[in-house]
Amino acid sequence: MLMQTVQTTPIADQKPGTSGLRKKTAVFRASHFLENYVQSIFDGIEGVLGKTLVVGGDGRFFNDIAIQIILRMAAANGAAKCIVGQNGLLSTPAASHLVRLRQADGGGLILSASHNPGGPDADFGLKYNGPNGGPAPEAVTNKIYERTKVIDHYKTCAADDIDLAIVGMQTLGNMTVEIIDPVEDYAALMQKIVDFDKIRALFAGGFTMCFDAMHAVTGPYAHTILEGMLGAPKGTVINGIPSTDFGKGHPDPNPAWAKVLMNIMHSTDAPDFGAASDGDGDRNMILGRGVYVTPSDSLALLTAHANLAPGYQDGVAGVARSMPTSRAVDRVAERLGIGCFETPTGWKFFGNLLDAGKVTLCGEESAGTGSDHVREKDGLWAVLLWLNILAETQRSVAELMMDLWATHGRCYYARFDYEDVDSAKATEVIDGLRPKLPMLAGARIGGLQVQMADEFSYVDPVDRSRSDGQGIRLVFENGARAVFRLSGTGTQGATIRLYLEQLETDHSRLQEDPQKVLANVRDAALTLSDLEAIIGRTAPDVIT
Ligand code: G16
Repeated sequence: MLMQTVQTTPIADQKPGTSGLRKKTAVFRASHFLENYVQSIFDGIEGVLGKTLVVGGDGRFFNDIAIQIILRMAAANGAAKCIVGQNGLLSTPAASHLVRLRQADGGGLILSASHNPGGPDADFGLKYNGPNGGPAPEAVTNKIYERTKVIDHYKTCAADDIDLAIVGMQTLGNMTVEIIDPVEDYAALMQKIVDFDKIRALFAGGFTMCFDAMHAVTGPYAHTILEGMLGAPKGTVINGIPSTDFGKGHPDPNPAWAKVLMNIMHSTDAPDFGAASDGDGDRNMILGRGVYVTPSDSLALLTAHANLAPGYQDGVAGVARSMPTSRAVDRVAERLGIGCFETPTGWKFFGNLLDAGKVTLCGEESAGTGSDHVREKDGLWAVLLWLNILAETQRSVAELMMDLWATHGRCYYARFDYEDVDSAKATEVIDGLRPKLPMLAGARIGGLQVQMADEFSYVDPVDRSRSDGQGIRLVFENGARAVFRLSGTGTQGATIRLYLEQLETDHSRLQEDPQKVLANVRDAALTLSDLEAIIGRTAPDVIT
């Protein structure tokens, strides 16, 4: 095998965001771009000599080609072994599990731009997960970024492509490539956590479900687990064959992008339960017949009932949520007498809390829910835990939600996204808010009195690392809250997110229209920030 050292020069803007490096596919395909980033990862983690790596992705356009490039570079950099999902497929949670199960000391390379569309004109991404199976912490991503700025060569080798379709061992120079069934180990893990017998009995009793895999990576997982192992009727899984452009769709499981499923669940013959997952299988959406469950409420519900599943029968040690996620789970945690942590947006911030055993469950408003079984959010796991709870309680999604709200109050919630905003204007919005914050406590905006206003900073309780500038919080005295934050995952312009929340404890007002309930806090947030005037818009692009 011919080893090659290729001279290169740094490429601008290779800074990993909230979830690895995410760019237009054409950027990743440009000369040396992927190679520079992969070598920077290897250099940033002190090399891969003698190490084992897990490699796989969500099957989007360029997934297979990028994997061959990565394998050749891993071999040239002296890696001992790469474990690769068959046909290059691995969901993000399955990759996280494999890193842990196989003690892959080199960690994992996951090829995905998550819920962003795929194709030659759409998006691609690459994220590095460490040997604990979780997204690399900032200390590591900073090292990778620093390497991208000075890189002058990368190592690769001339070798034939590995056949990604054949399960078994192959060699690439001195490196072993093990192609594995992407579903098997993950399915075995799920069997340990949730009660498959109970769920099988639920389906056998006529319970109906629609799972929308959105033409993405969870298709094979859902077919095997839901229709195969759990006996759900064929046809329960829709859009279950992964395609390189996700059927030309936007594999983002929320009411705006999973319209097909929303319509099914609001039709007269809707099934009992609906769910969807995203491009790489880490996000989830939960629906009952005519009911949409917000991700924040889903986290609260799962926390309240997790002990019904075998994996959590001894209870939950604690919970964590990202700051913009609604405070519904805080109220459940308080009743259960367990710790509740508020972290910046980004799954990596849960890693230390999970590793230290301080939290068992965690979640984010962006449709991510997970637990200590892996170090990523896990879409299908959330769906299976819901099924376990539905089977044990024999209650509908709507009844479970009403019980939750009646006991803890309801945190009405919405997220407004202003997309593809001129970056300078987006920064102007946030910069304009900052100086106002110290004067706001006690002030009235519209009809609402501000209790507290700040820019969120986080000190990790385990390693004391500090993260500043994590979003602007306005907390009002009537249980309302507004949060402003710039997205870290977009690939075009800037996305401003405005998160709105309103607590309601009056039992007669638990089933109102969320947008009406949130109107006051929305108006207050827009008035204070002057957001829409600054960016020249009159409405958000997406409301979820
Ligand atoms: C990624 C992270 C999530 C985070 C989300 C935020 O999600 O993994 O932990 O909540 O980004 O996105 P934004 O910065 O756009 O608000 P994913 O599913 O894209 O990997």
